[in-house]
Amino acid sequence: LETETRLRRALELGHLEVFYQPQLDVATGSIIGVEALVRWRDPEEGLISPARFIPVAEETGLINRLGQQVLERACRQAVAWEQAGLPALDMAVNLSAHQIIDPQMTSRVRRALHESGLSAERLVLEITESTLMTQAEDVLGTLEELKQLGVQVAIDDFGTGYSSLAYLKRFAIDWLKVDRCFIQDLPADKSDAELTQTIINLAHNLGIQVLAEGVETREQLDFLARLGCDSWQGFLCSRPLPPEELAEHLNNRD
Ligand code: G
Ligand code: G
Ligand code: MN
Ligand code: NA
Repeated sequence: LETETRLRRALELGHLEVFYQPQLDVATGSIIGVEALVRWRDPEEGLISPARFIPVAEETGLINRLGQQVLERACRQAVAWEQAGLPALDMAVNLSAHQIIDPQMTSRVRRALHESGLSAERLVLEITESTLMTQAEDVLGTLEELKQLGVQVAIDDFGTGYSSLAYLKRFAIDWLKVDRCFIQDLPADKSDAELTQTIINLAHNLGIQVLAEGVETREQLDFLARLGCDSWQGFLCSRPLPPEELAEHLNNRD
């Protein structure tokens, strides 16, 4: 079967799973949140990466249903962990361009919060820098509504697109997530180091916090701490984990 048909079935059969990757505070080392990352468990192929099926979901319009499933499940999971006695973590969910320009988006988010009981300020909605820049006028209205709801907004893959400073200020962004490609060669690569420092200074001047993605080594983390980076995620702490393993990981830390 072609991918679209199989993906449609996977959505109906509940074959999509959500994994969670920890996000940590640089200064304290504690886990402050997780990023929800969708996975497709195909009975024959096993786990399929979102890099393969998110583009198909976007082309076929299935992304709105897929995205809503991930959003609702992630909100419920955040509350379930808290009820199980784990710390109250922020929950970051990726939104594609199609979702953010959907006129229903704000009411969908409101419903996910209401049905799960998650408070709005613990939900972080991630949109990529390229979504922000190519759909700016359509995105602006929705972002304003979402900010009214009280959710946080993060710009994902930051540094790979071309945002203007004016936009960052105008959209009342909470977080910039520095793309892994700028982190992977730290601290040796001087231009990546300068760029990362510049992003951090710029963000802080605008009252925005910075998260470094794809941190894999202790050296990278120490360097980011010296640059004043606020938080990080990456294999140095953990790969994205299924919910039971994430809970285990949290329990084993203290
Ligand atoms: O988890 P992994 O590193 O394989 O993710 C690959 C890409 O898929 C990342 O760019 C990530 O942002 C994207 N992705 C993962 N989950 C979701 C999701 O629920 N919605 C959208 N739109 N993108 C996602
Ligand atoms: O684009 P986005 O940031 O949403 O994608 C996150 C992706 O990056 C996920 O597919 C995740 O598996 C991957 N990832 C997370 N941490 C690391 C890391 O430390 N190293 C590498 N190579 N990939 C990572
Ligand atoms: Mn992301
Ligand atoms: Na990213």
